[in-house]
Formats: sequence, C-alpha cells, structure tokens
Amino acid sequence: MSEQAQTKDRAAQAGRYDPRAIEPKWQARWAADGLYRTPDDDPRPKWYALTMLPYTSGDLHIGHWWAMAPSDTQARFMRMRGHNVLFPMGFDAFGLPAENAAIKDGAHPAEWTSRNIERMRGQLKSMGAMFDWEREVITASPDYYRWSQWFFLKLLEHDLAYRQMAPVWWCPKDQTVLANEQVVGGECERCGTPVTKRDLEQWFFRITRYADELLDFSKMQWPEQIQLMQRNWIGRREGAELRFGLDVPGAKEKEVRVFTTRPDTVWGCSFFVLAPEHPLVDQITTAEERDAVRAYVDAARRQTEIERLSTEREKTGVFTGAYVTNLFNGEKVPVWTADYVLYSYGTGAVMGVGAHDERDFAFALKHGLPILPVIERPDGLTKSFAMHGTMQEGLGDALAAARIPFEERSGSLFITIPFDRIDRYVEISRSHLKPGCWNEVVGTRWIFIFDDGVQAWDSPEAERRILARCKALEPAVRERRTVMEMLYSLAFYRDALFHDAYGMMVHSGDLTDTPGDRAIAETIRYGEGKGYGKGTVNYRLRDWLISRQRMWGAPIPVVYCKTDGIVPVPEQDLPVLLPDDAEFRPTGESPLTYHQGFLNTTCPACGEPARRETDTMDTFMCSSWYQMRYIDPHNDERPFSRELARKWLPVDQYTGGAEHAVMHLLYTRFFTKAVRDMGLLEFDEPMMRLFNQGQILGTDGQRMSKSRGNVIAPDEQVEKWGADTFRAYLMFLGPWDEGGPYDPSGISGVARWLNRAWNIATADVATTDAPDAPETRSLRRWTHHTLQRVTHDIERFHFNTMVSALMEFTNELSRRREAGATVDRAAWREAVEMFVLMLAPPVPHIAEELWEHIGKPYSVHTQSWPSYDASLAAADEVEIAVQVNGRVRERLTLPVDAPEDAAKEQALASPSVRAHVEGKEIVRVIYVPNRLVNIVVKG
Ligand code: ANZ
Repeated sequence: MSEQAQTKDRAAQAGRYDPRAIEPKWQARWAADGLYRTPDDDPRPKWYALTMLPYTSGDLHIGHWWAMAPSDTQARFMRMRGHNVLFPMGFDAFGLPAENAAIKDGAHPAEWTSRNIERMRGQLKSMGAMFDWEREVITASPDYYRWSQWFFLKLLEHDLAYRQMAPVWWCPKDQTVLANEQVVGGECERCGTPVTKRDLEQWFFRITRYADELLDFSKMQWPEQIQLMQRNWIGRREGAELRFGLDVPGAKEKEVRVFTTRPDTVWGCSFFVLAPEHPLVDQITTAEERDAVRAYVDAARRQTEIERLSTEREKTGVFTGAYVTNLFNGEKVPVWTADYVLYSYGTGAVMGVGAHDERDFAFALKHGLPILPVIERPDGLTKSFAMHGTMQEGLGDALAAARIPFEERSGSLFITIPFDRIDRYVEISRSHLKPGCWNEVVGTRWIFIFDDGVQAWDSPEAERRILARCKALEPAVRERRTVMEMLYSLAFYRDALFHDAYGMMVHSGDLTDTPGDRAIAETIRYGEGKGYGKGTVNYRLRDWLISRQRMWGAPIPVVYCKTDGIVPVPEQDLPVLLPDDAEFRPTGESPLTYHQGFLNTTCPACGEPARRETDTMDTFMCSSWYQMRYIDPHNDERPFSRELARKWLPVDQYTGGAEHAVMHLLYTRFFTKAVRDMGLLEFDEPMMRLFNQGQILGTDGQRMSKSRGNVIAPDEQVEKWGADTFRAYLMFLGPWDEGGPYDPSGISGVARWLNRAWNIATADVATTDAPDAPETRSLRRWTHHTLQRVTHDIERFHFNTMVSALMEFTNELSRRREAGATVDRAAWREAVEMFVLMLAPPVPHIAEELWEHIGKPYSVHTQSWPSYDASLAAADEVEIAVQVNGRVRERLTLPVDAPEDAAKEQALASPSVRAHVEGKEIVRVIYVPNRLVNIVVKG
C-alpha cells in the first residue's frame, strides 16, 4: 500500500472522534499496564509533583478538576522531559465535616467517609491523570494514623508537644475547640457561629520554637504573596520588655512588664493597662474599685479578640485604683484594665502612650487621662489658633509680614506655621497677646504663651501647671480634664495632635533630641544600662493547639495515670485505634469519653487502671506529613524509610490553593523542620516550589456553592464532552493563577478544536519531497515555534496560552490540508508527530489514540518531549506594528505569515490597543501580512 493509501485507510479506521469510546479504553489499558506506577529504583532524575489532597466531602467538584488537571499536565510534561515523576493522590479523611455530615445523615463517619472515597476515587480516575494509585494515602486509615500518632510521641519526646490549661476558642455550635486559624472574623470558620473562650487542658505543638526559621524563605521558590501572609502571621516584632515598678500593699509582685515596639515613647507613658485576664488585676484592684473591675472583667471574657482589637470600637476600660512607676521618669501612672489589651500577646500589659498609639489616644481622651507628645512630628505640621478677642489689632499684618499663612473666620485666626518660623511666631504672638489671655502652638512644638511668659508643654509636671493656669483664666475650659482634651475640642487642631511616625525624641529626659533612626536602639541601650528593661523580640504566632473534642480524628496516644501522670502509649502499642462503635454526636466533651472500652485502660508504666486521652488531633496534623508517606506508603516499620526520603524528598513542585497559606502551608513547614530535628530528614523545607492556582467561579462570577445553586458538576461535563475536552477547556478558561467564571458556552469551541486535531492526525494530505520549498520552511517554523511556546507555557503554568498555541497550530495545519496543498512529507510528519506529543500532557487520551493511529508504538506518555530548534522557531518571526487610526500603539512579534485572524486577535488583545479602542466602534481592520495591523475606529 502506498503511504497515501495507508493514511486514508487509517482515517477510515479512525472514524469520528469519540471520547466516550477511547477514554475508558485507554484508562483501562494504562491501569492494566501499570503505566503510572512509579518505581523507586528508576535511574532517571526524580521529580516529585504534588497537588493538595482532597478532603473527603463526598463529590469532586469542578474546583478539583481545575486544580488537578493542570497539575497533571505539568507532571506528565516533566515525565516526558526525562524525569521519574512521582505524582500521588490520597484523601484527607478525618475531620469535622465528616462528622457533621454523618450527624445529618445518621451514618457513621467512617462509613460515610469510605463511601465518599470510593466515589471520589472513581471520579479522579475519570480524569485520566497519571496518579500512581498504588501509593494512595488515606489519613483516616489505621496504617496511616498509626504514624501520625507516632509523630505525636516523637514531638513529645523532643519537647515539641506539651499540655497546658489555656483559654481556647470554642464554637458553641460545633461544640469544639478551634485553632486560631479556624476563627475568621470572630466566627467559626466552618459554621459561622460567633466563637467564645473557654479554659481547657489542651495539647499544643511548639511551632513558636521555629518562628525565626519559618521567616526564612530563601531555600525555596514560593509566591511572594504566601511569604507575606506567613510573615504577617508569624508577626515578628522587635521591641523591648520594660519594667514598671509596682508598689501595691498586699501584691506579691513588685514589678510588672510590658512589651512595646516603641520603647522610644516611654517618657510619654501616662497610664498603664492590663488585659482583663491578667492575674495581677485581681491582686492590685483596690476595694473601692473591686465591683466595677470584676463586672468589667467578666464581660470582657465573653468578647472575641477581633471585636476587642477593632480600632472602630469604643475604648472601654476601668481604673483598678492602683499605680505603677515609670522607671524612666519616676512618674506614677494609674493602672487600668481594658479589653483592647490582649492577654495572649506580649506580656498582656501595655504602657499607654496616647500621643503616639492610636488606640491609647482614643482611650486616654475618653477616660480623661493625660497625653504627652514625646516624638517630634516628621511632617512639620504646626498650628495655632488665635481666638477672637485674645489678641491685639495688627496680628494679621504681623503674620503676613513674617510670611506665616493664616485664615480669618469671625475674627479668629487659624494659623499654620511653617516649621522654620515657629520661634518667630512665638515672638509675634507674645507681643500681641492681651492680658489674661493665652495662645498656644501645637504639632511639631508644644508651647503655651501666657501674658507673663512662655511655657513648654514638655512634662507631666507642665501638664498640671498649664491645665491649672488655663482653667483659672477661662471658665469655659473648667470641664476639660487634660490639656489634650482641651486642644482636641478644636477641630482645626485635630490633625496636628496625634502621630505614630518615627521621629526625634522630645520631652524625654536624657534622651531628648535623639534622632528617630536611633531612638529605639538608644532607648533600649539606656534602659538596659539602668536595668529598666531589655530589648526583645515578640511574635504574633502562638503555639499550635491540636486537641479536638471530636471523635473523627486520630486519638492522641497518651494515658493518664494516678501515679505516673501523663504516660505516652508505647510505640509498639500503636495505633491507638478509634473504636468503630463510638458515639459521634458532639456533647461538649470528647465523644470518646463515653466509650468505656476506649476510655479505660492500664498504665503502660505501672499496670494500674488508667484513662486514655479522649481528644483527637487536629486534622492539619495528618496533612502536615502526608507528602512523606507517599514515598513509602506500605512501610509498617516506620513512617517512611530514610533511604526513600533521600531519594524522593522534598517535593519539587507543589500546587494548591492560597487559602491554605497560614494553616497547612505553615504547619507542614514546621513539621518538616521538627522531623529534621528528630534526625529523620536532611533538609529544611517540605516543598521547593509552590504554585497557587486561582479560583474557578460560577457562571455568575461568584464562588461556587450549593446554596447559590451555581455549582457545575464535573461528571456531567465529562459525560457530555469527555475528560480531555473538559480538561482542555478548564485550562483554556483563563490564567491559572487568576481563575475566573465558568463559561459554559466556551466548551463547545474546545470540543470543536479537538475534533479538528483529530482530523489532522487521521485524515489524508497530499505529500511530496520538497525540503527546501518556502512552504516547507514555514511549516517547520510553525511546528518549532509552537513547540517553543508550549514548552515555555507549561514550564510557567500558562495553560491557557498553551491551549491557544495548540489551537493556532491546529488552524494552521488544517488550513494547509484543506487548501489541498501538497506538503513536504518529512515536514508534515514532523508536524503531526510533534503535535500529538504536545497534546499528550493536556489531553492524554486523544493523544494516546492518535499516537497509535500514526503508527507509533505505545505509549505516547513514555515518549520524550521533543526539543525545538530555536533557530527554526525564531528566525522567522517578524515585528509588526499595530495602528489605531494611523497611529502606532503597539508592536507585536508574530511568526512570519501569521494568519489574519491570529494577527487581529493578538492586536486587539493588547492593553495599549484596547485603551484606544474601548468604547468606540471598530469600522475596519486592515491586515498587511508581516507588516501591520491598522484598526480604524469611530466615536
Ligand atoms: C507603647 C506604644 C507606644 C506602642 C506607641 C505602640 C506605639 P504590634 O506592632 O501589633 O506588635 N501591645 C503590646 N501588648 C499588647 C497586648 N497584649 N494587647 C494589645 N496591645 C498590645 O503592637 C505592639 C504594640 O501593641 C506595643 O507597643 C503595645 O503598644 C501594644 F507610640 O507600646 B506599644
């Protein structure tokens, strides 16, 4: 048979593109052949590609496809690039939603979960991804959680797990403790119920020990945004811990410490605030204040931190009746308790500096506490108000002559004083002041001008003097409790009264005039020298609370014994199995408490009766190390072997959602470091590269959710169009990192594209041998240029442009075929072969089928990724100008002889062109191949 006849014959055999026939066929063959089995002893360089494992909620939704199909595409690409690629899949199977759903359906969480896993596994398989199912990991299965428990024991052994009474977040609806991370906006992340606080004995992991190391991102390539979120979450603050003298009869303590990020403001401290939970509150409160303080403390405990910290909120608080001494200036300042101070942060105590901390400012104003500015305003804003009737005639002229701007309203002058003319202003003011009146300067300097002289407002002493003097002179200010309150009553002054910038220290004893850039360090040095405190670092990060009062989790493997206390379950007794007949309805205590068979045990140390811990572990514990288990999933002697860890870990490429930034992605980093310090790993970070996909939205542009009724079920789409079309469509939808709304109309276009792709590889074309013909050169240019684009796009996760490149290539090949052109045999063969190879990562089934059709040996997925000839690909690109109404707005680089459609489309897609076209009517688009696109618009 001639080659042409053979081609025809194959086309006839191939028939129409029918994904429903070819997809199950290839999936079965791949499974039977173990095509995706990942051998450990393969000599090729390893590549560990990991996509976040799904939670077993019941159904895969379109978001799973959206996340996994591109991840699979890249994993396949890496395999063709010559790597031994590990691309495993598993199920995050413990946790609250399973219990909630089980409570609703009445089925046991275990049953419900395994039913879901069955279903989801089937759905995942329909995707045709290259998951190595032999490595599947299910976090709720005893052969997995046994090792989660083992890690718990190791953490305990290394002093990285501890038990402590702690006020914890409590969700009244789910009846469970929540981690800080699970409280969003003061509500339970899962059910939206406002959370409260409770005191319970809880297990914690000491993630804070790694706070500094977790701030180092230099060993991996993670998105800036995730780094920033983690950095903020860890919240490292350099500052100082300062001592304040406590002289309260009957109180045990003789001092109390504060954490401050602004020790340079210490001379401005005019009050002191303890968190309501602070144990000192009770000790120091005087008898007169006792009732008010108790009532306040009780009320505060019912609030959430978010509410308490809000800057919008009224700054409530009560005076304890006690005083502390600011060691820096010897001032005695009143001690208050207020809920804007959190017990869990710093030392749970704050030095109140109204002039430079916004919350302190509001608090002091409200409660009539003095405020003293001690940092110079760096912006130089300085003001004065000359009230009608307080100044002699001629003030306006004098100010004008001194070039000091002012505004006159109803006889009063509102003056803004240039920084370099403050002294001049003071002279003018003094010489115009009427007897028995005063005038003041605020902002950069703080000066009160009286008829008998000038007083700087520079100390608590001066505050008292000035206030007394003003009150004596003017009945209208008698109600004012502080100088700042008096100044604040004038709206004109308000923007000059407060600032929180760094600047030169003023009114600060020995350190007055210390420049802003040295102020903090100098104050710390000075304070350390005198023994008033020391420089410290504080973190926002808290230890990770892992106890959950739920049944559906890995039991915490410890036993409580009357004699021996907390006794770890011996390793050889693991796993501590979850009973399969336990109560799972929440009761407020862990449901396992009600299971006598589980609860009662014997102490491993003394053999006497003992109680098991009945709390289970946070599921984030289970997902913190799952990537380590995939590498050695059937090992029943260890969580994983050291040798395989050396071979496979760390993960080379991780993909998943950014919503896990401060939970899973931080926990797994901590876990990796902890496991390293146990001597089991030899590296520092779990995942070398991370890419976060965006979110796919409903057709209405909203997040898909059942309640909105905008969920698109992947199964229906796969049923209707086939997995390949659906995969390609999701990748085509938009930039992967951005996400966007699902548009049901677009999918038919993608289906048409795959049909055309099918036709190209299966149908007939007239061939000849014309290696040097210009058409041959241009065909090869197209092939290599497309290969170059697709290669770059997959490397960079630009799947949408990868699909467009393949579509353009399809059009080009179709054009040649349909024009009935005779093409060079070798160049055509090269084009079709490379085309099919390029289809293999994104659309694996059709690629396999076409590979067979063109007479190539099984499997397309074990082929090498072709390399492009850069000179062929690039040499024949041209730059073309894009004009709008004759003016050049853009220059595009296109392949020589780019088809009109492609050129116009690219021209119109350019933002700089769009800016000149948007909102106008496009009258005409003229295309001169290899030279220009001219767009004529009207309006
Ligand atoms: C005095 C001061 C003066 C402060 C000033 C700030 C500005 P970040 O940056 O968020 O870490 N603070 C300390 N412990 C607190 C607690 N338990 N609850 C609420 N606030 C607390 O904030 C550090 C600052 O927050 C600390 O520095 C302290 O106020 C306050 F011009 O001390 B600062």
